[in-house]
Order: sequence, then C-alpha cells, then structure tokens
Amino acid sequence: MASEGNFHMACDRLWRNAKLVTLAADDGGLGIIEAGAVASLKGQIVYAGPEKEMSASLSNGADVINCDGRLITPGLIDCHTHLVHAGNRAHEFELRLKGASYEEIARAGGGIASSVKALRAASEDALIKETLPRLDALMAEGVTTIEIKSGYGLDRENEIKSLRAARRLAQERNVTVRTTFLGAHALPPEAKGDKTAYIDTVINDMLPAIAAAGLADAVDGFCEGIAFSVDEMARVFDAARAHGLPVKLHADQLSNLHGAALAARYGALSADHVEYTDEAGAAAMAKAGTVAVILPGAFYFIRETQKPPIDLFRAHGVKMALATDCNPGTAPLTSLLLTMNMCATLFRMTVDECIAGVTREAARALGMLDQIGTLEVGKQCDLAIWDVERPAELVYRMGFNPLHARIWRGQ
Ligand code: DI6
Ligand code: FE
Repeated sequence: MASEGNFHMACDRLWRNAKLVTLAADDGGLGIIEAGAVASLKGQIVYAGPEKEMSASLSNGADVINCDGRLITPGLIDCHTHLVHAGNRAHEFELRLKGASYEEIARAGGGIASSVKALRAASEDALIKETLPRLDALMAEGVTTIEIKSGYGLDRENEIKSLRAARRLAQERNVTVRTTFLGAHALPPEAKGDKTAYIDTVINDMLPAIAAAGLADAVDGFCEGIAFSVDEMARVFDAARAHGLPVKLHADQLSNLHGAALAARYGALSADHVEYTDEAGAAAMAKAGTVAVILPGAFYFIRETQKPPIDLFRAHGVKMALATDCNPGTAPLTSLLLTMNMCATLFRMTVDECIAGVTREAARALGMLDQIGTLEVGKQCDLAIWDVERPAELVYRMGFNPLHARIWRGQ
C-alpha cells in the first residue's frame, strides 16, 4: 500500500501500570521507570518507557494488560548450563559427605566420567524427557533464554546427540536455546589418558561435523589440572576460529592456570567460574570485553573457599554475568533466583549487579545483547512480571518464587 511508509507504529500487546527495570540506563544501573509501560508488535518491543509519554494511538486495538503496579524485568537469561545430562550423582554427593573431594572422585573414575556413561546409554528422546523438568523449573522463575552445553558425550555421535537434544528443547517449550560444543570437557575412558590424541579428535572429527550441521553457537572447554591445559585449549580455540565460532572457557575454577587470560587472548565471549583469576587475567578480560560468568552454585556445592575476585572485576570494569551452571556433578541447581541470592550473600555482589547479571550481562555473555537482555525498542519482547515492589526482593528471598507471568516473544 502506498501509505504504508507513513503508517503509525502500532502494537499488538501492551503491558501498562508497571514498574520497569529496563537495564537500559546510561550509568549501567537498573534503569527503573515508575509508572511504565511496555508495548510489543510481532514479538518485538516497540515501546518501553513512562506510560504518560507513550503516544495514545499506539495501543489502538491492542491487547492491553494492566500489571497493577507489578515489576517488569527482561526475561531472565541462564548463560551457562549443562542442562542436557542423564541420571544424577547423588551417590557421589553421599561420598563427599563422608569426606571425599570432587577431584578425588574425578581421579578415581567417578565424576564427569559417570555422567558420560549415563549419557551415552540414553537415547535422544530419553535425554529430552529427562531434561524438560529442569528446563521447566528454570522457566517457572522467568527464564526466557538458556545456554546449553554438550560435554557428556565426548565422542562425535554422543556430542551430536546432546546438541540435537538441546536444540529440540526449543521446539518443546517457548524459550530461546543457545548451544555450546564442550567436547574438551573431560577425557573419555577410551582415550586411555592421551589428551593430545583426544584433542585431535575434538578438532578434526567432532567440531567439523557439529559446525557443518549448525549444531553449536559457540565452543567451550574445561581448562584445569583435571581436564585440559592452556595449550590444549588454545588448539581447540584455533579450530573454533577456523569454523567462525565464538569461544568461551571454564577458567581458573579450581586453580590458576591463567585460563581467563587465554580466553581474553582469543576474544572469548566469557570466562566462567574464575575463582582463581588474578589481576592480570581480570585486566586482560576487561580489555577484550570478555564477560566474567560467576557460578556460585558450583562454589557452594563443592565448598570452595576461594571467592571470585569481584573487586578486581569491578576495578577493571569487567562485566559480570551470573548463571546456574546446572550440572549433575558440581551444581544441581535450577534456580536463577537462588543464584542471585548466593552471589549477594557469598560474594557481596550488589542487587543491581545480580539483576544485571541474569539479564543484560548474561545477554552480553551470549553475544546476544543486540536481541535480548534489556527492555529497549527493537529487542525481543521477553519479560518477567513479578509480584514484588522492590527489585531487591528478587535477590533477598531464598526458595520463594514471586513470578506472576512470563512472556516470550510477546506471548
Ligand atoms: N566445571 C564444572 O563445575 C562442571 N564442569 C566443569 O567444567 C562439572 C561437571 C561435572 O562434574 O559433571
Ligand atoms: Fe560449567
């Protein structure tokens, strides 16, 4: 139609009478708007701001929802999970209660190896069935985007099975899924201790097939004494780069191998865990724009005592995201609300840092800040509507879920 170019922007849904946590403030804070409204058209935000500044014609014919003063944040983003896994490790939990350490169990053939055995035995359909309750638990607290890693298959067939299962979860539920290939997670038993040969397989066998099938949005690795060295991870990152895939790293979780600095050197999206990261690592991350992903569930569950250097990250301007790390071995956690409480209580992170960490900074850690993570025009209309008055209530409670409604792509 000739007049289409001048057509007034309309919306199909409008949430009014709400307090907005836009995360769009210039000062990097929460960007709160009292008496705000959010409008969406075809799943995209077309207005987010004070209700009285909104053009009256915008809502003509739209579905209008009165939020009765509730709080609206962007939909929550869990940017680091191992959600697709088989079975559980409750028996190792019991061993640890008797005094065994995580590393001792791993070196004795338990740990990740036992989850590998279980995953290899499970069909793709069975994996999806096992994973859906975990996904539902996260979504029940307002999660609208989730990152899911492979890393319990450790051969081509089973890594592909894991990533396909992760992709299929997005067809089962109204949620955005980002997948990460974590072939360099642990050494499978058939590698018989030969890390170099296994990394060859990751690079020459698994990655090309996974990249060709479009099954991974990024490549990750576990850089640790019980896993892979900086040099081995550098080989994996070179291969990822050759396939045009962004990288991220499990870095400096149990010791300081300078994994964060390696991640920064490769322009990684994020360096995750980072408990043992030193000042040079933090400075390198800041320079590279690599996000620190703080994972308090694993810290708590393995009773780590070395806290991530939050003050160094602040001083150097490293952005911090928060995630569950949901996995059967070190973080059987399916709550981003509890994750926020842990970051505040254990690491003295502020309410603003915690909320930004599961929205804007988590989006940044996934390389998706242009699409999600804030309430801004042009972004996907993913919202969490909360029955709370103060943003701090989302961080302060433990084990209580005040979610009123969850909106994914405007629905
Ligand atoms: N770091 C972790 O905390 C998990 N993976 C990793 O690289 C642990 C995974 C597991 O024990 O199953
Ligand atoms: Fe992890």
